[in-house]
Formats: sequence, structure tokens, C-alpha cells
Amino acid sequence: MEAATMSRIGLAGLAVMGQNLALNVAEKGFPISVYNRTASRVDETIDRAKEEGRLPLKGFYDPKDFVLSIQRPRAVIILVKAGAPVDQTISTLSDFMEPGDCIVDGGNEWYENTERRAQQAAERGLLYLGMGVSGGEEGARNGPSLMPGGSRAAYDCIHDVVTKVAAQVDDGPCVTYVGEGGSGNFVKMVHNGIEYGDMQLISEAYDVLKHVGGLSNQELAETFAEWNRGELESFLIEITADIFTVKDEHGSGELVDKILDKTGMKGTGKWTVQQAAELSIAAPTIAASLDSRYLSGLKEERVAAAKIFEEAGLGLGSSTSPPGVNKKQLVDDVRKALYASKICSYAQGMNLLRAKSIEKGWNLNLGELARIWKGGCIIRAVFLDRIKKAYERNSQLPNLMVDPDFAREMVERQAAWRRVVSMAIHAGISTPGMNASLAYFDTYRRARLPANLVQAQRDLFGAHTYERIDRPGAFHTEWTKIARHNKSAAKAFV
Ligand code: NBP
Repeated sequence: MEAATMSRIGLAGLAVMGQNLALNVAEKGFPISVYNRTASRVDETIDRAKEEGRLPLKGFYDPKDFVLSIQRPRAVIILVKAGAPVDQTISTLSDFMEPGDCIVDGGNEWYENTERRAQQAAERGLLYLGMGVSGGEEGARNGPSLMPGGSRAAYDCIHDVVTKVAAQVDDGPCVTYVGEGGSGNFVKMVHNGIEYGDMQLISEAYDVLKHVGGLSNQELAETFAEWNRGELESFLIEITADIFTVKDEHGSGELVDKILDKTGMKGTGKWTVQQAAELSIAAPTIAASLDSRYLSGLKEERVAAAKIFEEAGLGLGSSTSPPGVNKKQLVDDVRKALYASKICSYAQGMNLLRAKSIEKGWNLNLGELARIWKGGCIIRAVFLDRIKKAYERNSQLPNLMVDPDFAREMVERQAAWRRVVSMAIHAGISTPGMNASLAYFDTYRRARLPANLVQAQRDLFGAHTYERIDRPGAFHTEWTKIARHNKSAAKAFV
């Protein structure tokens, strides 16, 4: 093939994400070759490229023709289901690739799989990137947030393309070279964990407003739309406002009330919580969001439990709205509780990223990661600019909550936050994310915790030793012997 007619880049895997990202690349003026295992998806993509204005996109049904249609050094983005399909796609395509060519896996892949594949690719002289892509279908088509990690040379090879294709915000495109190894996938995984936290906190705000405040769907739509004009402005708040306005086409009322209360998941939230545990990083808000998804899955058990507790005297009626709730005050309080809870959740995600960065030597720039999440991705929010600035002010910030601006905001909101959580507890409405965030805040800000007692217990039953606050060293005490002696001395005295 003549160099002039060759494509700038290739993309394999034409389901939701691949098709839309390919069209986005073509629209930005980069000729692209596309390929998919099943031919019909190639046809669909070609048709869409024609319909959307004769975009420079060529479809291929044969992997060899596909690879050979791309300019050297070739860059091929893979967007297939994570796991074995990625290995199979690499094996199919890499037979025709040559040293210096690049493979970019854009899936939600486990970071260690990327590190293994990068090693195998390097043995054949191929460069490898694991690139987190966020923003769903819409983001892929119009500008996602991209989190590429792995070979720096591979990043340099696609830099011109990804900087055009990514979402654009006031301080640049939502893409950066994240770091080495599987860092791009790891950052995307934590992004998804934070997304779980945000969605959980929003659902709790909805629950409290609906069941404690008695807000109708119309009032909820107006409330979330109003919130989206202030400090909570974000994609998730915006779509939440829209959801409450959609009518049920099969019956009366709004569709949201007809949706089965069972949340699905694909695994990145679970990985985030597992990694937090592995790295000894407290991530209680994200963990609460994962647990809530698990409990939501127990629909039949919950229905049965509701009946059992109702028969035992605790019905939903006896655990809802306290009389005389001031709706306006409640809405304001819930907004503040949501915002403060969110700060805690992001603090947990950022600390997890930092811990992994230290373990792996990735040298992640937390402020820059907050910047590339400002647009394109599901957690995009005005608030991320503040996080970026907090890390710019102090890259060694031990916790987002102690940045002076965030600390002030937490203090300003904490009374409202406590009112919301207390009211929810009284009403029997669970708010695990908000509670977890508040407990995280209250624990972190205390100079002295009851951990002294836990240490004493550990030393008593396991001779694990303890440290003292007034002198250095490890100490052990014969707690039981002394306590028994004290008891018998007390008896003798009586
Ligand atoms: P899916 O995750 O649904 O995967 C479908 C694609 O994988 C199709 O192209 C399919 O080819 C291909 N595939 C499968 Br399945 N097994 C294969 C195999 N053994 N060999 C070759 N190809 C195979 O697609 P998606 O929803 O577009 O997501 C792609 C990646 O992006 C995933 O890792 C996903 O987690 C991630 N992601 C998705 C979203 C989203 O909103 N959907 C957002 C962000 C990231 P076929 O057509 O021949 O069956």
C-alpha cells in the first residue's frame, strides 16, 4: 500500500466504545483503519462513518490487511472485553506487527495483565500501553478522559492523536502520560471506585430527600438541577436531575420508580476496595458503595426481611419522615452533606493512588490526574479543579481534607452533615456512604483514638507489645496476672 493512502492509526474491537472512539479519531482528521472479530460490526462502523460525513475510516475483515494498512510505526488501539479477549486479539494482530509498533489496550483491564502483556510485547520489540478510557459511549464519540500508562515511547507515538481526541477543558486536553507499567489501568480503576462512591452518595441524598423530606420526583429534578449550578456541578448530578423527569412509557408516573432496585457491576469497584485493603489504605466510602451494591443484589432476602421486621413491629411507616421537616433546610443540609462526603471519598481514592505509586515507583502526579478527570469522564466535576489546585499547592498533601480550603469547607458543612446523618438514622434510612465519610473525617481529625485500648487487648491475649506515649520502646505487661492480683487484693481488703 502507498504510504499516502495508509492510515495514521488502527482500532480493533468495534462494540460501543471502539466504534465511537474510531469515529472520534476519524472526525479529528486522523485516517483510521478498523477491525473486529465479527464482520457485521465492521460494516456498522463503515456505515456510521459515511453517515456522519464521510469520515476517513477504512474497515477491514482480515487482521493482516488491517495491520498492514497502518503507517509505521503502527499504533493499534484494542477495545475488546477485558481479559482473555485482549490476549486473543493481541495474538491475532501481533503476528503482522513489527518491532517499534505499538499496542494500546483501551479496556478496563486489571493492571497486572497489562504489565504481563507489556513484558511479552517487549520480547518481540513491540511497545505497549494500557490506556484507561472513561466517558462511556458519549465520551468515546465526543471526547473521553484518557489515562495512558506504560511505554513512554508508545505514548509519544500516539500523543498527537490522543490530545486531539480527548475531551478539552480550560487547562488542556483530558489526557496525560500517567506513568510506567500498569499505572494507566490502575488510575482508571480508582476513577471507577470514586465513581461508585459518588453514585452511592447521590443515591443516599435522593433517599433522604424522598423518604425524610417527602420530595416528589419533580422537586427532586429541580433540586438536583439547582445543585448542578453550584459547588456540586458535575456530570452525575446533571444526569440525576434528568432521570427524575423521564415519564414511564408503560404506565403512570416516572420511570425511575419502576426500576428494580438491584445494582449491577463489572468489577473495577471491587478491585479498588481489594487494592485499598492490600495497601492498608482506608477507603470506607468506596467500600460502603460496594457493600451497598452487594446488599442491593439481595432483593428477595430484603423483601422477606422487610416483612419479618414489619411483623415484629418495625414497619417502614414507623421509620420514615419525622413530622414537621423543613424541606428547604433539609435540601440545603443534604447538599452540604453530599459535598463534604464527596471530599472524603476523593481523599480516599487519591491516597490509594499515592500508595500504589510509591509501591510501584510510578511517580503519579495527583494534581495532573485530577485535571484529566475534569472533562470527558463520568466523575467530571467543577470540584476536580479545586483538587488539582490543592495538589499544586502541596504535592505532599497527606490528605485532601487537610488542604486549607477543603478543611475550611468541611468545617462549614459538618453541622449540616451531622443533622442529615442523624435524621436518616432516626428515620431508619441507611446512608452508609455519608456515615462512612463522616466517620473517616471524625477519625482522621482526632489526635487521640481509642486504639490504645485495642493495643492493650492485643498485648493481653497475644503478647503483641505496645508503645507508650511518654517513653520510647516496645512494652509488654502481664495484664491478666496484675488484674487477678488486683481483684484478690480488693477482696482481701473488703
Ligand atoms: P465489550 O466489553 O462489550 O466487548 C465487546 C467487544 O469485544 C466486541 O468487539 C467483541 O467482538 C470483542 N470480543 C469478545 Br467479547 N471476545 C473476543 C475475542 N475472543 N476475540 C476478539 N474480540 C473479542 O465492549 P465495550 O463495552 O465497547 O467495552 C470495551 C472495553 O472498554 C472493555 O474493556 C470495557 O470494560 C471498557 N469500557 C467500557 C465502557 C462502556 O461504557 N461500555 C466504558 C469505559 C470502558 P465481537 O463483536 O466479535 O463479539
